[in-house]
Amino acid sequence: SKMASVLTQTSESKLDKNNIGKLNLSNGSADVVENYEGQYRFAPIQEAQVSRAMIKRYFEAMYDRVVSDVVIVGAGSAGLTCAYHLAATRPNLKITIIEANVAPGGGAWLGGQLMTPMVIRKPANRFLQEIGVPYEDEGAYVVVKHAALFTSTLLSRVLAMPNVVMFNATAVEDLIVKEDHAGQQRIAGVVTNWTLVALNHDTQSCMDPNTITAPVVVAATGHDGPMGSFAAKRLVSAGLLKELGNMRGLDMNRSEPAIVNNTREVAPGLIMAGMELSEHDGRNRMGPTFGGMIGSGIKAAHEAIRVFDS
Ligand code: AHZ
Repeated sequence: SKMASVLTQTSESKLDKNNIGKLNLSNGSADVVENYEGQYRFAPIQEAQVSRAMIKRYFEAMYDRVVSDVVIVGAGSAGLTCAYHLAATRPNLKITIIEANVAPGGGAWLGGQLMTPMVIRKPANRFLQEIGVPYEDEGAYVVVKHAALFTSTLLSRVLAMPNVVMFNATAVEDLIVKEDHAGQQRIAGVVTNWTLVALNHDTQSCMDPNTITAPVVVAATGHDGPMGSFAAKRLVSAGLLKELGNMRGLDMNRSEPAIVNNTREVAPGLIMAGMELSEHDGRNRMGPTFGGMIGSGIKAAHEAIRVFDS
């Protein structure tokens, strides 16, 4: 048939050069049949189109976001909340999220100790109302039935924002540090590599990274871990911070307000949010309550706007 002959060819002539997402088939959508009784027929496609659909968009986004307005490092609960609030408040900012893991979300897929319900202290429940996450009201706190409901909703709201681009499976492995005319060190972007490359620096010869410049970087990489607390640790090794404060023991009532109220520009051009701040400042951890991460993310968005506008 005509369709079969087209499908076996992968010549450039059959691909629409101006719009790689479209196939040059006159009978294209006419052949689509949605019938689950054995007649389901997909619109035809060529393998080359699939590759080009991804490559074109990925590298165009990368090309564009080399110059970003705000880079958010880490897509855990703090980083994602920051991204949402920032993107919603300032739709003209180019916000780029870099997440080392394949799966964004950080520690917020579970409530605590492999258990699924997620506890959020008031008044951070207002953010749940804003993004449309239902919860049970327990008075001083609320409970979302599954942490993944919070994280997947937040993630979908963030990724639907036209001004947000997220590169996951990509690690920030250094900061760009510039000296301004007064001789002050200023964070001016991030140094990135695909995480699988970054994890192989010890086994392969030099694999140089890439850069993303931005006047504002928000670090939200969590407490110490294989890659966590990246910016706080790098500030120390780069001589921009004397020493790490190190995360202190658990105290929910001390920890959450301390993290939110101290979310700030810790070095010129670098805002720190979430549990990374506990390592930087030496603050208590809160364990499995997430209101502090939400509050810190929103505060970081306010700080990002202040620094960007200054
Ligand atoms: O993969 C990390 C995670 O998704 C990512 N990340 C870490 N290093 C990175 C790097 N480049 C890019 N170098 C990197 N991404 O950052 C994300 C951090 O998410 P998280 O959930 O670990 O941190 P958070 O501060 O958003 O939330 C903390 C949640 C915690 S921990 C805790 C306790 O231990 O007491 N309590 C709460 C509520």
